[in-house]
Amino acid sequence: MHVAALDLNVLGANGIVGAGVGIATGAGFSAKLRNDETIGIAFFGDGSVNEGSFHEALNMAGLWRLPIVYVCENNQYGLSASVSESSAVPQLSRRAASYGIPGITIDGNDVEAVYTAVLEAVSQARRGEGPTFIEALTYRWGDHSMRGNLPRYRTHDEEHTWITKDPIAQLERILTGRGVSLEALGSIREAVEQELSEAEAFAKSSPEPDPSVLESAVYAPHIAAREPEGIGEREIGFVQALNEALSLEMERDEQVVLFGEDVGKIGGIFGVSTGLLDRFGPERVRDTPISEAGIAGLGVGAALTGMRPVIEVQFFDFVTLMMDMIVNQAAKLRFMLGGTAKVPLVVRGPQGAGIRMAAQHSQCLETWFTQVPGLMVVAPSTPYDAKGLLATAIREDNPVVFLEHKLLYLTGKGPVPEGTYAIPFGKATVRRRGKDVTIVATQAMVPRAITAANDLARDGIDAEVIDPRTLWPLDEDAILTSVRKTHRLVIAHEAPVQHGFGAELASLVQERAFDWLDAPILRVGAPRIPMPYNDALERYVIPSAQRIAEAARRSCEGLEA
Ligand SMILES: Cc1ncc(C[n+]2csc(CCOP(=O)(O)OP(=O)(O)O)c2C)c(N)n1
Ligand SMILES: [Mg+2]
Repeated sequence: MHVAALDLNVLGANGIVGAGVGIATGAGFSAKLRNDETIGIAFFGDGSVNEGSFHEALNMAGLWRLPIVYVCENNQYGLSASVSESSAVPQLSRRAASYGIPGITIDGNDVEAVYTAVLEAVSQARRGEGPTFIEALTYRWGDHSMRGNLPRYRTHDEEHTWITKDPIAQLERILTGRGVSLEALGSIREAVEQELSEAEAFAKSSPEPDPSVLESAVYAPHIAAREPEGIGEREIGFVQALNEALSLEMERDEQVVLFGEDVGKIGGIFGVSTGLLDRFGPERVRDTPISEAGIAGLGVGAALTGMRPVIEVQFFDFVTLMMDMIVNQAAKLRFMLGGTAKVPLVVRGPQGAGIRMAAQHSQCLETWFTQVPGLMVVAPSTPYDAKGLLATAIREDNPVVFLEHKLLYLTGKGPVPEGTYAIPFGKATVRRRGKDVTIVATQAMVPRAITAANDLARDGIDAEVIDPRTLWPLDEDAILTSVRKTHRLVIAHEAPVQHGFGAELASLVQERAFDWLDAPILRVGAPRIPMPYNDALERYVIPSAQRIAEAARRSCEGLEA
């Protein structure tokens, strides 16, 4: 699975059936943007053609005439299921027609037929005439994997028939018919066998790796960022701040591309990319079909091949449809390839409740990502942070999940420098200094925590409000330092309390600052209820400033004023 050679543009085999089709399509997308001779070629099995990611990728490739060749090795079986048991259409190449892609079926055991078909498809892609789908009929002699304990699912007769069509033996017959000597063929065979046995011997004689290699393979070196000296007086909103970051980064680096649903013509449904299509053109700011898995595949493939894609998830709830690409691909590829690959992908979009978008458009999903090694997770709460952290996210060579809270899109303006700047990841901000209780709050809970703190001040309780800004990397020191000073901790986030981000913070503090605590750590979050549509019910579920203040008061019970 981990076989790749990035220096040769071999992007690797994939443990997830069908995923390579999406990634290769992203590579084709990069090639089209660069407008060079490179094309993408995807090799995959007959099993892949039933995965949604396959269809989404082919639709985009057909739509945008991407330079790519799809080679389906139809070896008649997935694991045990045959093609006739898996596909309503027996001839898999016919599926390409749905996407405006020419599809052909060839004898995959005939080396010359494969060569000719691929050559033509490659030239077509290079001429700008778009993708081709080649179905190469062949057979898998052995079992699916080395697991030898599976019951038999094929007849000996069937296996035997295909063994007589051995492509290598067939090619040897053709070559001898054309005058190539048996001796010459023998020496090719010998050279191949020697290469294989040398590789095997090399593998066997290589030392086992030391665990110290592990950690450095997870993340590419982080960029050095420094906050600006002064913020200045100009005030803008969250949406404009994000828009400026996108615009400035696209200006700064032409590898930065933005795509997603409705991001171009209308500038995204919350207006974050307003004006970018006009400024940077349809190649770099691209409206996509409604096709989350396809968008994410394109993003991973483009990021692996030199682009810096920013993809928009229209509502973060839809990220469920992108999960394979984010969690299994973007987060893992560098590690799986021995710490060599860079996946500079930003997956950004709105999450959270407060504008009556109900259960499937309002969730806060940060913990789905903070738990995944390989990802960085950013959650700004002010326009200043939104701009500077998005710039950092785009410049990072690692995949970043950039969570924008949609309520913050609509709330107040804040001071933001006009020029470009990047805020380092892993640096929390103290939003309000205090000595009696620490409130760690994220995103839309930050302004509520400040309101709560102002309310608490009237009762003589001096709360410190900390905004982590990035959830991974997490500024553990800032939180620990504050708790060691105040001896009390309340954590506020909008997602449900149980198994939420707060559980991680509570754990961190009890492990590293237990002796400083004078009260139990309290968490404020939503009850375990999906976000309701009704206004009053939505208000009931979203944690309020009042609930944060109540928790802080409870934490401070017995504290001498
Ligand atoms: C998404 C996903 N589902 C299931 C599996 C388990 N699995 C691994 S290979 C395989 C069969 C794949 O068949 P095919 O695509 O025809 O490839 P072949 O091995 O025949 O070349 C299965 C079911 C997987 N790795 N990924
Ligand atoms: Mg197969």
